[in-house]
Amino acid sequence: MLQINPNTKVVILTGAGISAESGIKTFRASGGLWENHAIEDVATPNAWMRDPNLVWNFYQGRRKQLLEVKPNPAHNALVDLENHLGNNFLLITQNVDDLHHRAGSKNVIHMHGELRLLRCEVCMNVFEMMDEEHLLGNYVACKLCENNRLRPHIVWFHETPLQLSEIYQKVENCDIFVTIGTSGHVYPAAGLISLAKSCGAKCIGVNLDTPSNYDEHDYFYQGKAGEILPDLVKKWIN
Ligand code: BV8
Repeated sequence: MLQINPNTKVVILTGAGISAESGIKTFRASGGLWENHAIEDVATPNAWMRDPNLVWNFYQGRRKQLLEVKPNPAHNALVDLENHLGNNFLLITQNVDDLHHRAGSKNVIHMHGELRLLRCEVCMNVFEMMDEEHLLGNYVACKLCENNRLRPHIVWFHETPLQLSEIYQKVENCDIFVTIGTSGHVYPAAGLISLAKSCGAKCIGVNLDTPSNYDEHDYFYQGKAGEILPDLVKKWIN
């Protein structure tokens, strides 16, 4: 059994599977369709140029779902681990939901953006949204630069993920790299485990199915994150 003391540098990468037990559908489970839309129709810059209302409503629907879900024991277990490790803990998530934040995780990088945030394409300022008026509106104008339409602060396919240089630096210098609830399909997120391994980290996986990058893991726990993580974290920190 791996021991994690407060000086161990741990980096976590989560995917849609960690939010599954909270009731948020994963991407794989919906047969590659997102709420019955093909990726190209709702999660690319072209989709936004071609049909901004379709894209806007797709994200509004997912934002509204945030009001009906809450963090599950897997999210909470990561907060316990962070409390044990302090600054030696970093949580990188591919998820755009706010469940890590609501569970109490602090040191979090949302590498694919966040549903609760909007960005102006002209002045690039980022704005919080989540109140009723925002959720009902179908056009939110930038208050800082002549009413340009704000876009979801989401990294779409063909766009560059956020804070990559910080992510690479932390992954290159961690002792333990843990993937949780991710199928390992989408790059560069799915390539982080190879980077960690090449830099000497021990790699652990927790997933319902075997992910595409299964062979990169030194330890793998198959099953539901909400059932596995609480005990695993308890063993690690005691
Ligand atoms: C980039 C935000 C350049 C959107 C997301 C051809 C053309 C163009 C691009 C490409 C191409 N080929 C490859 C690419 C690159 C592309 C890519 O990887 N495509 C894939 C489809 C092949 N990537 C990009 O375009 C990225 N940008 O490459 O820019 C670049 C590269 C390097 C450096 C600089 C620049 C941008 C990708 C980001 C796209 N945005 N999200 C939104 O949410 O609306 S991606 C989105 O899909 C998620 O964020 C996540 O990353 C991915 C889904 O993956 P998972 O989270 O793993 O979810 P999934 O459903 O797949 O799996 C869930 C797992 O959980 C399953 O394995 C299941 O078994 C498990 N599970 C289920 N329940 C549980 C569970 N596990 C535990 N417990 C449970 N209860």
